[in-house]
Amino acid sequence: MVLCTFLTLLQFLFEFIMSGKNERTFIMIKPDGVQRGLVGKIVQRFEEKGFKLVAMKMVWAEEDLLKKHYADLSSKPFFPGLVKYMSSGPVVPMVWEGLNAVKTGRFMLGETNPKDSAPGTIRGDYCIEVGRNIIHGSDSVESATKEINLWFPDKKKDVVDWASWAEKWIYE
Ligand code: D4T
Repeated sequence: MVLCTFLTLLQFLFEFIMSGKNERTFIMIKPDGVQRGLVGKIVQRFEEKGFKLVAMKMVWAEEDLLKKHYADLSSKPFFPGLVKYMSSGPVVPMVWEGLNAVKTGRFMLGETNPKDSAPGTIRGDYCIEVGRNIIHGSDSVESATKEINLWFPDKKKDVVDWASWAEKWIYE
């Protein structure tokens, strides 16, 4: 009970510290997004929105890493197909920073199933089927932290803290 309250408090404190302009989200362009030449367009959307890119790489991910990334979905019938698809080519994992980056990032992506995604969202504009939905985005601050640690384990080297000159024109 005491431990539980302590952990809740810690999580609250952590989310408080990570909220605001420094909130980070993990966004990953999936193999179909890379193969279809959409990397530039997707990066452009996040840049134009005003978010700050703090980490980015191209990697052909091992199945083990993908199984860890999608561990919550391991019991789903589509899990084996998902891992196969995600390991079928290179992906582009990134970390974007800014106010409400997690929630806004999900809005920019659209719904998991592109058929339910509004035009103007990334999935609404660029894809058709749920199993080829071109992009991943963290669904909470907590999962963003986990995913960033998983894909960019050396935080000091892999994630770059830098000050953007545009910040004073983006935030009041
Ligand atoms: P990701 O994690 O890829 O950003 O997707 P979402 O957060 O929007 O949705 P998710 O975790 O429920 O699904 C992960 C991944 O599995 C694929 N998928 C999903 C699939 O192939 N068939 C399905 O029926 C569902 C629900 C698509 C996204």
